[in-house]
Amino acid sequence: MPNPANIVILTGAGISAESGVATFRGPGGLWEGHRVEDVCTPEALARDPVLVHRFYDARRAALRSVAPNAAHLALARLDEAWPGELLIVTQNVDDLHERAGAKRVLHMHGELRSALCAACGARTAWEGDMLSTSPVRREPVEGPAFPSTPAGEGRGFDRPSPNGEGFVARSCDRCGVPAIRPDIVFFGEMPYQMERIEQAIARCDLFVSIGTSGAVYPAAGFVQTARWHGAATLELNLEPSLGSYLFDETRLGPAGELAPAWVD
Ligand code: BJW
Repeated sequence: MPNPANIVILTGAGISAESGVATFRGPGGLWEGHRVEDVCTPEALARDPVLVHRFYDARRAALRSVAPNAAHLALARLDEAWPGELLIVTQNVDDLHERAGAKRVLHMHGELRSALCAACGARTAWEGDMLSTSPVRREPVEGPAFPSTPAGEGRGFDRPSPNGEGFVARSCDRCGVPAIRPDIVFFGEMPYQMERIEQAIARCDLFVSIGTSGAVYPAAGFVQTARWHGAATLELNLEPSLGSYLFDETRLGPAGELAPAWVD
């Protein structure tokens, strides 16, 4: 392996588990009885925007009471010290990598602390609740619908919202259209910055996956791409993921122990 090697690190919900952020497919992975696959779709947002906004408002609020753990801190140290190319591709929508001090982070599934305008595609920082606490009952707005896009930026949701009795999306500061939604990549939508990710994987010498079940694509396929380009592959996870057999090496245990041991 060249020195310094180029490294891509894929992280998933498991890296934030020891910070108290629930994973999706383990115990406690349900939210009020809903599977993420049922809440996290453009169709769910169109059908029941209040439910989807409550889900993301609750998760955004919960961010305030969690802190980076030893795994986030270890990756931040590596990011700071590593002279070669390094990219932390996180599927997580929390900001724990950044709060640990990591700089080279890419959020492929969006961010809780960001809002997306489904009308004009503007992305803006967002701190509080997105669901208005005192929704104004308004007649459905006439005008263009914003069809859900199967892929691509400018993802949207259909208006008027069916469970939108009383629901009015917040207005976008840029275009003025009431079409603010969580800046989250829903199922069926294209993850962010795929080209940059693919380029980084094609150049990497080492691909490391930490705390992800390998259940969701395209992230689950990155290990195969990395192998195809000749990278060494390492998995750190509590239990074997669905794609464990694809890695050169799998180390099992909590990320808070395995990541510092790997980095230091
Ligand atoms: C620990 C630990 C500890 C616990 N230490 N480890 C059929 C086949 C193939 C693909 C598809 C298909 N049908 C549909 C698709 C595509 C679909 C998909 O993959 N569906 C699957 C359900 C099959 N994917 C999409 O739609 C994506 N877009 C897309 O494909 O666009 C088209 C396209 C793309 C590219 C090229 C060409 C076309 C979009 C996916 C969006 C995912 N969104 C979510 C929610 C948003 C974020 C949020 O709300 O928070 O992202 S779903 C959810 O799953 C979230 C996660 O990022 C993602 C992955 O979950 P993750 O991180 O792996 O968590 P868990 O809970 O599954 O696993 C945790 C792991 O940690 C476990 O293994 C534990 O053991 C471990 N662990 N504690 C270490 N202490």
